[in-house]
Amino acid sequence: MTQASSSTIAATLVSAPAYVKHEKLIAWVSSIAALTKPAKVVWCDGSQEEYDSLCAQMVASGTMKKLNQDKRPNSFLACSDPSDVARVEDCTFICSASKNDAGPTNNWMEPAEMRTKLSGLFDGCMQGRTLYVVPFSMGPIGSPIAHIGVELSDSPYVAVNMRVMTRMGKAVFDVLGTDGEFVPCVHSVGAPLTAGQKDVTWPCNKTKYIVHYPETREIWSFGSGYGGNALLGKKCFALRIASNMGRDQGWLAEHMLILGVESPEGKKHYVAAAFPSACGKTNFAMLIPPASLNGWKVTTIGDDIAWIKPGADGRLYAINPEAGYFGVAPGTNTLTNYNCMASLSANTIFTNVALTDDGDVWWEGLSKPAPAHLTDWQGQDWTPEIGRDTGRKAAHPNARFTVPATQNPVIDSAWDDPAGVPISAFIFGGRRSTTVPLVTEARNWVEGVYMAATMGSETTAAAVGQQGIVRRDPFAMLPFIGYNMSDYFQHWLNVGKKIAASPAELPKIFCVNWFRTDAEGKFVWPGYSDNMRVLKWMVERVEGKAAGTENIFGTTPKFADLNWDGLEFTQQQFDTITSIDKAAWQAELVLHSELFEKLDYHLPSELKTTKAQLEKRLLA
Ligand code: SAT
Ligand code: MN
Repeated sequence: MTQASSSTIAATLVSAPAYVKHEKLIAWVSSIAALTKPAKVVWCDGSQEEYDSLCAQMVASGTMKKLNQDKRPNSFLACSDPSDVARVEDCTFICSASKNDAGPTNNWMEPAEMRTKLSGLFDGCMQGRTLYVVPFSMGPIGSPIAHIGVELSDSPYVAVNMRVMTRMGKAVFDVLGTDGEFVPCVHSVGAPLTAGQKDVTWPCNKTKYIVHYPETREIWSFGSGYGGNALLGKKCFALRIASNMGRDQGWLAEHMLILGVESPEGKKHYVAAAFPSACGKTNFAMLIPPASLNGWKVTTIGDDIAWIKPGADGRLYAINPEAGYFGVAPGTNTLTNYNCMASLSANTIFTNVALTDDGDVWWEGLSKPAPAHLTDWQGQDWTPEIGRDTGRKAAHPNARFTVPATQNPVIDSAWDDPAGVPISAFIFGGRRSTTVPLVTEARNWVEGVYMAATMGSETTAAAVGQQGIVRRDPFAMLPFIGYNMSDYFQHWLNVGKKIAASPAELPKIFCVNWFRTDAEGKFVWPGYSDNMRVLKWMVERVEGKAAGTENIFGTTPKFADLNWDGLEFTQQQFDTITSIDKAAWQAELVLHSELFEKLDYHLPSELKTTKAQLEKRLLA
């Protein structure tokens, strides 16, 4: 860490370490320091010593607790303000010059108006705090698929989480040199401190703004210290800004996990899969195939975001732009995700889980029965009786862990390969208790884009707002697309056309739903490990080996087309989760129509044609 003295900040350039040679960057840091008026500026070098000392500082200030060193070495628990627990979609803006460019699915404000508003909010907002300069690479440093950002934040919690989640530190400046491109990201918790004022353990502000300027590729975030609102490399850069870069430069920035799947014969494919937040992407990315599916292996490239660029051979190559996992803790245990639990055994930052009496962590679903006594995520006593009587959860439903990807026992050997991995198939999945069958293969690229575009999902705790309501979540990108959704559909169609015109084969597109329930509202599909059965069918379809039957919506397996070794699952159960109910689909298509009306501006005609064909087949 290198510190610049505070007294001269407002007037002149802040002093940067000698290894920072980028004048524009230093001038930008100086201008933000002049605006936000921090007590000091610290340039993060990304070292272990720096991480350790920031964590120690947060333990001293009460922001984090150090967990029992014998049980969970070098791990911490942070508990947020109860009002700052998830992404705030209502306060998230895409401020493109034209409103049509943000499109009907994004909040928009005229950029000049937003700039005026933000300069008011950011003026002096870091008083009494430290401004951390956090340089980071999204993707392997120097990879042709990677891009660089610099986050200025007044939150040490953000600085340490960014070190886990990105390639953060000094080496980034070597790539930037004197004039390299970077995405400027400004973040403040929005809680200035006056002289002598005692700080709270989780500073934040009732007023929140998460703002993106796509044309100038800037991010400004105010008022929240939580997850995607504050770790700006993640949703703000890697999805909202990067989707704009991808549109302009011919590549894809997607809300997708990437996994490797290897057959017993040693044939390997990489697939990328999009699911909305908190629908099991981390579990799917780390799944352990059932023992009965002898010899199949799954390895992880990434669990949340994929950057995908066409290679010289026409194929699509993907990297995980992140270096860590920011996953949902509740529900994670050794049965649902053994590899994740192994990853979390050390060097992990937990946020909003419960604390056990012996200094370890606990969350709903971790073990049964729950411990007899806990301190819940709000610092209150919690017992199973209190939980039962009050309905209060020990951990917040959107409680998270931040952990280095390298701790994943099944990390793919190519996860850090600057060239990326070739993608054989895309999977799109929503959380639907009804209507949508277990798995469907699109007959062609356009039909696949249609499936992804019209995907619906029940909302989860990952975003503030009502949970469990079905909303259209095209490509699982509804909260993350940084431009007009219809233009994004067109971009996907264009990417497909480009591959079709190359010697490369188009990746196949599948749509899955693990979440269908029975008459009692219970999940029918066991999910987790058993998702391997569906994954196996999909990669065998890619290889032209597995059978499938065409229906109204695409191609689906019959019961006999999936491997059932080691699982008792009846034809009748299979029918429950694969049946296509015509009435339900007619109602579903009304929702597709509503979506298309909303997205009418620039909606690709191919998608309207695909819908008309579906309607015709449904009526036949
Ligand atoms: O956006 S977060 O990173 O806070 C979590 C999510 O929605 O996936
Ligand atoms: Mn996500």
